Amino acid sequence: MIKDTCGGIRGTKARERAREANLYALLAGSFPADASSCCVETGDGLRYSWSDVGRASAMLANALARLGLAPGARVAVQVDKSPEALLLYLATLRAGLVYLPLNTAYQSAEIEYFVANAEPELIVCTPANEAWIAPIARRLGVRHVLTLGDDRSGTLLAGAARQSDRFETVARKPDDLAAIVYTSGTTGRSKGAMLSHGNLWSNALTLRHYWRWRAGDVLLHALPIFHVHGLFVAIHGALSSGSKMIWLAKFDAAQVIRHLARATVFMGVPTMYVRLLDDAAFDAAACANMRLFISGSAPLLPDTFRQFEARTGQRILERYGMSETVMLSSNPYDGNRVGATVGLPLPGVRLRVVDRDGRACGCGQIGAIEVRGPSVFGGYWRMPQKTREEFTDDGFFRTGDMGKTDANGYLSIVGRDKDLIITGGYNVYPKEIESYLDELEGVFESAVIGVAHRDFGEAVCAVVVAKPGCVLREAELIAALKAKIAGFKVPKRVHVVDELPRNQMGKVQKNLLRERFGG
Ligand code: MLC
Ligand code: AMP
Repeated sequence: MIKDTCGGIRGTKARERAREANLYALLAGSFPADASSCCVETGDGLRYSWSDVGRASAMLANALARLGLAPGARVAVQVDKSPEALLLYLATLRAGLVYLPLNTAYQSAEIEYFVANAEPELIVCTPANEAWIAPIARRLGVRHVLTLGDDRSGTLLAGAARQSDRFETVARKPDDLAAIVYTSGTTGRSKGAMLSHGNLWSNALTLRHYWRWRAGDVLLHALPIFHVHGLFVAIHGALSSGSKMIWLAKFDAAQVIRHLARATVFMGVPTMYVRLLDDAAFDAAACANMRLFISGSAPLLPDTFRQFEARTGQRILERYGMSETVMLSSNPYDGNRVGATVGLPLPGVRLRVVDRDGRACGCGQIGAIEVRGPSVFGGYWRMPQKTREEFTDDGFFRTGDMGKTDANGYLSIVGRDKDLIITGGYNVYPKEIESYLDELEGVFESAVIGVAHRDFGEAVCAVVVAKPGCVLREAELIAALKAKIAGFKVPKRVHVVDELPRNQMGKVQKNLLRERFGG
């Protein structure tokens, strides 16, 4: 809670202003006057009005408040996508708690790490996962575990059903923490990016204006809601403009095509666009009502950009961002959208490309991308040293991406300084997978690389060496990893070799492995 040191009217005004800094209150300020109109419609036709969203998020916020969680306490959430999962996110904001979304694919080893690192006071998981998550929670001292199923089952809603549908949104300052989003780390240890109410609201406002969100828009929402793309960029865009969402539990090309006729905005990762183009039913007629297709989270291939325009007559708007910064640059809404670029820095964002000595690169010269702006996060959760390393002395965040700008200021991402694979929009750090592989019986050492993949853009691929006298089989290694870690991180192929190529310094030459196994 905000400490109120002045009394009387001044105190009331100060409280009002502070309350308005709560992201939920700011979003709710844009909800339409007609609260009975539809805010969320599911793929199978369930409708939630804006009034339903206000009342149900109040009931959930009351349920959270009754647990006695102090403002700032972390609420870790690993649940399937449903309207109630969205309501839980909003309720967490309203209650002044910190939302910590977790990929539904994460298995016990991954969950254990996040819970130990973030020390949430509450975990909300699916009823199906409670049997293995509750013991982890108990062991790590988490006070509460509640469940939420995508069919409105579970203890969370049962508890909320008894609560009042009025809740006074807890006052928050712009710098107060709203969410922690874990991103993979080069060392294999994930880092929690701390995002404040102010970070998220400033980005929502910028994008509302830049992408011309307006009342009457309909967002077709098919992204997962545990990453910034689906959770913040998409949801805040719709809520901050009073626009309805068609809410699909997951991406399915045929379903998306069916719903496009009633939508105006769609956001996706490149894999989704590749899959839409693979479907003959995806054509200009299917997109006739659409005003904006947005792509991000991974590079959109020029070929996909071109094919999309040829098929639909519309140009995908590509933008660039990351968990630590939310959105940084975007192709223009009205101006020229240039394929293979991520457009211009968003208003308020200072973006520079620098060489190894920190000097500004000239037009067309490749360098490291550094950024500064109101949406850039405050630091990594409980990693002050890592935070310091990632910021320059003059306050710019080192994105780890390499890029160049053209004569018109358009930015292209040409690679990464960090050893990272982006597969279907999910990030995988080779080091993490190598450490799991090296723990498997019979594995002497391993190297994980990204190889081109038609559907996922890049796919995880592993090269392993057996211990003397041991025989390694690809299928067995894949099965062993699947039992431990999220499916999207599991290598699509594992090649067994006699030895890994190394340079004179003893470093594995991954470029040679990519040449050999990339085709
Ligand atoms: C699923 N699988 C993947 C995968 N997704 N493998 C590699 N890469 C992926 N992205 C595997 C599963 O483990 C499973 O393996 C098989 O594919 C089928 O699983 P599925 O659940 O049916 O997959 P599907 O629904 O087809 O999912 C594909 C997808 C999904 C592209 C729709 O990955 C997705 O929604 N991606 C979006 C990611 C996203 O939102 N990123 C934003 C990050 S924020 P098996 O072997 O068990 O069959 C960010 C910042 C920014 O980056 O700028 O936005
Ligand atoms: P994450 O850590 O999941 O937030 O992923 C952020 C990373 O995704 C960025 O650092 C980029 O490497 C990548 N990324 C996001 N958008 C784009 C894009 N449009 N083109 C290329 N890479 C992108």
